[in-house]
Amino acid sequence: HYEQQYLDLMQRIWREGDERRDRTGIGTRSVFGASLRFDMADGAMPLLTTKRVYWKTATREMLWFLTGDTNIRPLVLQGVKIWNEWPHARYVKEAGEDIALDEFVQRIAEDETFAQRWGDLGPVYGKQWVDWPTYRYRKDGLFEPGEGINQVAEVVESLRSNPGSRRHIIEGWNVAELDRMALPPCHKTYQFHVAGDRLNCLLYQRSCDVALGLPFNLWSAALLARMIAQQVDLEPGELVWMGGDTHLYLNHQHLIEEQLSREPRGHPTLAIKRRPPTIFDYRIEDFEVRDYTPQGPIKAPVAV
Ligand code: DHF
Ligand code: TMP
Repeated sequence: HYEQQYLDLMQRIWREGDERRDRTGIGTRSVFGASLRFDMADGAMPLLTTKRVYWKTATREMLWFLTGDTNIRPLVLQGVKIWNEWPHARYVKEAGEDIALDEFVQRIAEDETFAQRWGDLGPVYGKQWVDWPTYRYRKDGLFEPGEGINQVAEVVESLRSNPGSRRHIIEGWNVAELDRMALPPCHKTYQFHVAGDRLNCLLYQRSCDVALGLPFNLWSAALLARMIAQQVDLEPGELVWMGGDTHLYLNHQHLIEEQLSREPRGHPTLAIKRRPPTIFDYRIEDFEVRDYTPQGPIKAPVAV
């Protein structure tokens, strides 16, 4: 079963990983350098079955990236909670108001001005993907903003016009802007590769929370590959995932033990019900997951 790779990685990290203190203070066990491969032929998706993965949440996040937005408000308004902790932490720190997370999120939803001021994550994924900033140098030595680069549109175009290229890349790691991001990108580099009539995708993730982040990241990478394949009239190929610091948080022990006691079952597929005119026109209703009968969710706290 395709999922065994994930469970084996989890087990190896938990047994053999280097235990260390990390930025969040929680502590992790970590291995450096790991890879997974999944075949996406016939609609197959790397969606975990040993716990329920909220694929609609991850899909809404991907669609939000593609809009170029970096403010959590549109996610909050759709009930997507996965980015709430970071603006909240910044607000508590910078505004000095010790407000509860729920209350903060409610203000983001109700007060647009407040959301503009406090809901932004900085120039994270969406911004870099569709509007990577450029600068033009003027004769007087000063510079002015140039037009942003839409990497996603350019990759779709290059896959169509020059499929054999080795430069089909979407990059999130904008070195000059890292210090303004709530979190520097984890899933930082996507590369695409055309082999015959199939589109392969490789994701390089510099830092990976295997228990909470990776199930989402695998789904999202496969989803992006599927949307792009549809746009350039290719069949889905392989998804290759490569991790740098690949870790388990020490406070996820209950999740790890429970999940490793379960057996994968079933082979879920994704149907895309419509062919939108461009990569930027997909909606949540376009996606349908079939044959997904996961085992129960396993809750665990996210390290902020
Ligand atoms: N920080 C850390 N430490 N780990 C992450 O995975 C992470 N992911 C981020 C931002 N910062 C992060 C963005 N993605 C969840 C999943 C993905 C995600 C953030 C959070 C999460 O908490 N998932 C839970 C609940 C999902 C839900 O309530 O919708 C899960 O059980 O999958
Ligand atoms: P770091 O910036 O110190 O590496 O912390 C980021 C944490 O978030 C780390 O545990 C990896 C995790 N993460 C994922 O695994 N996937 C994601 O998509 C995101 C945004 C974060």
